[in-house]
Amino acid sequence: RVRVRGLSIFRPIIYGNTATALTEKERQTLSHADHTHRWTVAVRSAASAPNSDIVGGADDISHFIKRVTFKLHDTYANPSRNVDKPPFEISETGWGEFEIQIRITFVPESGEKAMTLYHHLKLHPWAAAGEPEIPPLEVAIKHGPVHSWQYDEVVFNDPFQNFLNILTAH
Ligand code: SLL
Repeated sequence: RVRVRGLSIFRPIIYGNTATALTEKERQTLSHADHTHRWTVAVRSAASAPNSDIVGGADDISHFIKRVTFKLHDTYANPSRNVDKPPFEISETGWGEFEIQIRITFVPESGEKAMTLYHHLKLHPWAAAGEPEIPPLEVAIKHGPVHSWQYDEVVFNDPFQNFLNILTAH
């Protein structure tokens, strides 16, 4: 196992969530009558796919990410959710915002330790001065989906030669 000393290589990622308010009708079909939103938390590539305007397309992070563990709030059944292949995401319904721990495990060839990120699940749009922090259902539905994403870069220092080959082949 040979390291390429002095080299740093990074891969851009985004992590975060989208959330949509459930209509009264949708709420009636759920087993949890108190749930107000459907949301998806994800880790994606921040590099656009070639010839595409879409960020996070394809499975262009699975060659270096082996597993993403999303640790949800304890009010959820089985709060620790493992995702072993793309898309690295979890969709749920719920009523409240909370901090999600996102643990990224890299492929064994990398020799890297896991990396932990934190994301505050955002369900409600930013309120203007004088507006309620949690808008009424009709207002939330009219507003449309809420997006909350953060950019980060995964940095590999002195990478193993074979891992570097894997990274640069993609
Ligand atoms: C709060 N600190 O009090 C937060 C906790 C918990 C959110 C929010 C679903 C739970 C379930 C859910 O939305 N939990 O019924 O499975 O606002």
